[in-house]
Amino acid sequence: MIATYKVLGMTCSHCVAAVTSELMAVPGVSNVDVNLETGDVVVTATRDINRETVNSAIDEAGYELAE
Ligand SMILES: [Cu+2]
Repeated sequence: MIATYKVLGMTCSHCVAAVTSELMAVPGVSNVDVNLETGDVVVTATRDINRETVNSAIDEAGYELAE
């Protein structure tokens, strides 16, 4: 699956790295592409990843999923 999420609070490449590494740690996630300017995070995975899982990974990194 491939899904795009909007993440709030990312301001620099360090934020991007933190979000990327938390999401990459989710089993099944094969790629994470973050657009710092828009806050769009594209998650590619070999299985279905639900929003709750993405939300807790983002939260773990210290950021927030937009509505
Ligand atoms: Cu930052």
